[in-house]
Amino acid sequence: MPFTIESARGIFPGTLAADAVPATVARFNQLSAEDQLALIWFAYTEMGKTITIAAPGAASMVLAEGLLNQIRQLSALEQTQVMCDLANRADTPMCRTYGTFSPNIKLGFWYQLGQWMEQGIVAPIPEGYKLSANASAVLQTIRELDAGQQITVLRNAVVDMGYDPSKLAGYTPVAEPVVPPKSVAQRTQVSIEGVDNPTVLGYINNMNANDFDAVINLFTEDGALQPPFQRPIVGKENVLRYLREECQNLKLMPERGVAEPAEDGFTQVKVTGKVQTPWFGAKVGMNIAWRFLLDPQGKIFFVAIDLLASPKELLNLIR
Ligand code: ECH
Ligand code: GLY
Ligand code: GLY
Ligand code: GLY
Repeated sequence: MPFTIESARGIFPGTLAADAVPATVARFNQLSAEDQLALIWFAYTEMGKTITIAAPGAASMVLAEGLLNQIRQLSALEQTQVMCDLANRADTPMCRTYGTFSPNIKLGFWYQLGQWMEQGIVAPIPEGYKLSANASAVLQTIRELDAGQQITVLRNAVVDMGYDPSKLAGYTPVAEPVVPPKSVAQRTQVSIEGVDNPTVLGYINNMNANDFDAVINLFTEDGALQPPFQRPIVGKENVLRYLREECQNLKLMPERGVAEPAEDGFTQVKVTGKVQTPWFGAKVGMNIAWRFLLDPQGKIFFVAIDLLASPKELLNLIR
């Protein structure tokens, strides 16, 4: 039977993803808005003692500026209400605006609010705020995750806030401008122990160069990319939009892999290694697997990116 996206998702079934991340986010989402905000505040300030976060790019801050300035002008009580509305995904004009932001704009928005909370410009988490027992338990779970999993929980919590834009008819997404691809002189070439497949190497090297037009050329028309803990994004046009909006300035550092024939002349390739996000740079190396399924022409029919359960999984290349 020929491959479908659904069946492709099952290649290398022995890959152990960090299921603690969606499990923790689900528990987080059950908490009250007040608990959610305070919990993130505590988690973020504790993490900030060991890993520093990079300030968002100026371009993304310009896009969040309108909403930020509106909030800045509110009374402390109203500011707290807006933050609770965001956590509650309420249907308000501000929550709608937030809902149109790309993940990086949402993160930049909260980064700025966090600074203003520290400086007393925006209402802080009330002094002595006591988390509920459930919220304390979720915070404790987050403390015990590795750094890559911690920042993924934070990111997912922030991305889920605000009004769900899929409920808005024909909204205009707000995302950072696309940076030009790196010049030839600035490009790097990776090598992967056990894998010399040109499509896989081209994918990694072009991602690292922000050359998304070259990346998308490696996909089949109906090809798909599955980000960690998400449904596959299907079709060249959708994948390219995703790459431009969410994949700039990542650093992919594959280490090793296996390639082997699959059914119908397809090839399956699993690669493991680390990925850095521009938000944390070399401070946080996420343990990642790429599971590629290439068609007989060597085009990418499917690639899944998994956040791995533990560093031990970096060595798990069994099929
Ligand atoms: C404060 C209190 C009130 C509430 C809130 C607050 C602020 C919180 C802030 C949080 C900031 C969090 C950040 C998290 C960033 C996480 C980034 C991650 C990136 C992962 C990227 C990966 C990429 C993988 C991919 C690869 C591919 O090959 C294809 C594409 C792709 C404190 C005020 C809320 C400020 C900045 C986890 C894994 C490798 C799939 C993208
Ligand atoms: N076994 C990894 C996955 O299907 O997500
Ligand atoms: N400072 C990280 C970013 O804007 O993506
Ligand atoms: N998931 C892409 C990023 O935020 O870095």
